[in-house]
Amino acid sequence: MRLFERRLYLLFTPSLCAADPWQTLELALGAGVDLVQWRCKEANRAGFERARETCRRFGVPLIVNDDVMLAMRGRAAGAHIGQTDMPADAARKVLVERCLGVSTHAPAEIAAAAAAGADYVGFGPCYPTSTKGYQVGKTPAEIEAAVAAAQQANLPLFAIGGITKAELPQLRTLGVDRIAVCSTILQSDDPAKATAELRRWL
Ligand code: TZP
Ligand code: MG
Repeated sequence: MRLFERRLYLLFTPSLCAADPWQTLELALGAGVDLVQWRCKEANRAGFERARETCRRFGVPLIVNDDVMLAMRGRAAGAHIGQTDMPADAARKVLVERCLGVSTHAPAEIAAAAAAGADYVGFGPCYPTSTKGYQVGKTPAEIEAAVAAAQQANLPLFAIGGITKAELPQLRTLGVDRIAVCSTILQSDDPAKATAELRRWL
């Protein structure tokens, strides 16, 4: 499942929501989020299942961060792994036909993710973000090189890290057409408006 038609990826962490998480998720889905990641560091099976059912109602795939086995047991659409999680080729075997996403930080990691059978890559942090404690982002040249590497590998690339509507004009000129966000939507006092403002660019 290569997800080429997906453009706006929400990393859903209930504890990061400014308001009620479930209302926030519904508002974001209703306003144009078309891919969701369950990103919850503590075990919360009931929360995961509620997120899965909410996404299902909107016809949006739910991807599990880090936990490939939860993705399988919980019948999620797929799993997302970082460079220090389970190796991508091992995750590919476990997931069979389910979606595999990989976090990348450089063109060589994008090529390696493709070789391991990834369906999409995240690339970042494009801008500094306190959500994951990154103080430095990528240069425009680094972002362009990542976009080129993903095109070469025929993989959708989601730019991530510190993205708000203010970064979209620059990202679009660098060739980015898919983004993943956390705080811009979850911390907004108007998640539907925040989502629509991002979606307008994608
Ligand atoms: N990986 C790279 S940056 C990041 C992750 C999970 C955090 C993205 O969150 P935000 O709030 O959109 O910067
Ligand atoms: Mg991870």
